[in-house]
Amino acid sequence: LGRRYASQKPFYVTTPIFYVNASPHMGHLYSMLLCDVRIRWQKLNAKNNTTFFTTGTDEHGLKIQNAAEKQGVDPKQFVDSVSQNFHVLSDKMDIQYDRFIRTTDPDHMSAVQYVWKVFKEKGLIYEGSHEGWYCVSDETFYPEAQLEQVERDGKRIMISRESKNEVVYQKETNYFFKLARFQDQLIKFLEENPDFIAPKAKYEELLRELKDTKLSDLSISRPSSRLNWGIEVPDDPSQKIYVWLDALFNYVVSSGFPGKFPLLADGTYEVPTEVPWPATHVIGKDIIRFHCIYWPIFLMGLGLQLPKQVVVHLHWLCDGFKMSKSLGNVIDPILTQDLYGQDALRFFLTEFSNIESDCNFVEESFHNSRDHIIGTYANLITRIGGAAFNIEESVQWAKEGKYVDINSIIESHYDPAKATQICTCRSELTSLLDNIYNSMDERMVQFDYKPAIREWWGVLEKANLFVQLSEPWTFKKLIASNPENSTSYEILRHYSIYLALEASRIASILIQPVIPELASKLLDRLNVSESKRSAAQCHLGGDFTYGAGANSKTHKLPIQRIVPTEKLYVPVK
Ligand code: ME8
Repeated sequence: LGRRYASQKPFYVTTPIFYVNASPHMGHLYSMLLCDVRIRWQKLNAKNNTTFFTTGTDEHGLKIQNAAEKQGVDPKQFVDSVSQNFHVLSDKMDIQYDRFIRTTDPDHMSAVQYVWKVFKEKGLIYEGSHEGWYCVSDETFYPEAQLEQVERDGKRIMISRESKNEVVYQKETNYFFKLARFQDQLIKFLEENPDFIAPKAKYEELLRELKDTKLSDLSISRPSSRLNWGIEVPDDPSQKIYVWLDALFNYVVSSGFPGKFPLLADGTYEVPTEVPWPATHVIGKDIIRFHCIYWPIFLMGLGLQLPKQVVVHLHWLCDGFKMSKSLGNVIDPILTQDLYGQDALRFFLTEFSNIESDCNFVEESFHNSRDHIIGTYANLITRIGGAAFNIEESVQWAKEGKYVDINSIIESHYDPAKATQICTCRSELTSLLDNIYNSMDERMVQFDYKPAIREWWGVLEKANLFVQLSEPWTFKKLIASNPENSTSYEILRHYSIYLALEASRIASILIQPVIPELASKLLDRLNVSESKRSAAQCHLGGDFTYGAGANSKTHKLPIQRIVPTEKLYVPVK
């Protein structure tokens, strides 16, 4: 019985919640997209369990307080307006999240205060004083060894070696969390769960660091005199809760913590099967420490199950440079979408996504990727969907078994060399079509989209080659001049279209998670019914019901070539 229930656990994926001190950039979209594609891939297979997907905004902290002050507006008014930009981006890009959580949401704020009280009761919080180098941009203290002195705008300042952001020396009284006492428990957990962090290199790096360096306790509050814009420490209005403690808990608040997690007699929390937890967290490389050290330790302290996995992606560069406002090479995802549409941008970021190394946004590659979709994918469908052919009949003939002797028909009509070429291409294509779902699935479930898309292109390239070799457009004339062979010519003609149709149908189903808008238009074009667009139909002959009336539809491509007139960014000299 336990097993049966366990299989109903929702598959839960999260993006980081984004700081609202500035507008959304390509990196934010990338995190959202990695999750959206993964969730849609999961949904493609009806056998899979239910899914849950969250994103949102991280709205407290000094960084936000300073940004609001700079604009001379009230922080709440400021965060309301910037958070809205993230909604705009996710709507325009068709990101299908289940909850958009904001750290200013009332359920989030009260859950964070609840967590504080539990930590306090469990003796995990103590008062202390703290001095050290604080980085407002990164909302974290850095040890001296990780800093360097540089000259900026004529002033000598200290910066973090890693993020290059300025740090300032601070001395204050605040509360600490007993992080250090969990170090061995965390190491043990990581050793027992080698897949907890992906990719492997990041896992090994973190484990090595944990074994080599002693953890210090973590300062988890800031004086209200300095940080006003934050959640108040229960029973001590002179302090505000540290923004990372606040933010990380969004992941369980979205699942309904604490209300939906029964508290057990031993002080731990039960996670009912239907509750979406544990999650797979998708994060950028700069926030590993928070998600792979602080977060699991907070959960251990609380007595709540740890996350399932943390998937770390690397960063997008622009023409090989880090995107930065001062270099002027930041690409605005909203503007890019407005100019070229969601499909082109979604496809490009997924096709060139590489979670193991930094990805590079080059404007020319973006345009080439868009042209490739039009020329190789969309074009195949409009070509075989033309008035000269009859999709419905080609599909029906497959259902009636008219293609069973296709190899001998091919051999009797072409010269031996050509016949071998066509038969080989045919057998390669049919085997690709039967295996493509499984081989893409292996990669997709690991967020490894690039090789999956390469395999997907393999199907389309083979289908285009098959059409080119078998030349279905030549048969009409042949039939007129050779009436004695008309039946086998008809079969060949229909078969050639049928195989290309099957490739287009299966490829379109499989690419829905990446380019939902274009894929659904092309499936509509083939008249594939809404209920037959899932993994179950992803094999040759997986659907015999499509095609009716498809040839009479418009031949205009649902995606148009666009000659770029505007540059998306200023190239760095
Ligand atoms: O870190 N390419 O928020 P954030 C790819 N609020 N990803 C990038 C990127 C780039 N060029 N630049 C940034 C925060 N990112 C916290 C998270 S979660 C409890 C709190 C990624 O708005 C970055 O790595 O600064 C991070 O994963 C995400 O964008 C949000 O960054």
